Amino acid sequence: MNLLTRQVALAGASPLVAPPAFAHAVAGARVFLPTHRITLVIFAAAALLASPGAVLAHSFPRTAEPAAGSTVPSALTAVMINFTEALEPHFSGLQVFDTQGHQVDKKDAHVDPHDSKRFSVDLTSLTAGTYKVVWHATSVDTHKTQGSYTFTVAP
Ligand SMILES: [Cu+2]
Repeated sequence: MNLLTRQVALAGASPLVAPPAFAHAVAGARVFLPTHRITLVIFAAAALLASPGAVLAHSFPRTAEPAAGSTVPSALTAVMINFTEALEPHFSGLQVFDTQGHQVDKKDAHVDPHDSKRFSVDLTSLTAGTYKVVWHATSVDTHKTQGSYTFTVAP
């Protein structure tokens, strides 16, 4: 039994045994909070990270139009992403850039008022080429995700 777990036991906390990596990180950190309290916070965080429910609650793209990596006609007027969880509109973003880094959307990214998982932005008229979609999402449970993908407009 190392110093950390012995302190936890003496403090009367639940007799969890800290993994050595956590124990060393806390012991080396010189934090002046009660050690058993820090350990419990770390276990709570680890439990959240390990929980499948916490992962599923994050909002990721389920489908997109145009789809990632696809080639589409130049008549494209919008980019739309269907997310796995409802989005917080004021803390989510969706932008489209050409290969020179110019923003080619109409800067009107909006969550569908009838489907809070549906996020879209209108496009200016696109010429042939490859475009990058950059998104960041805050789901209603306040978890943040972000990503990007490209699509190509055919000549
Ligand atoms: Cu989440």
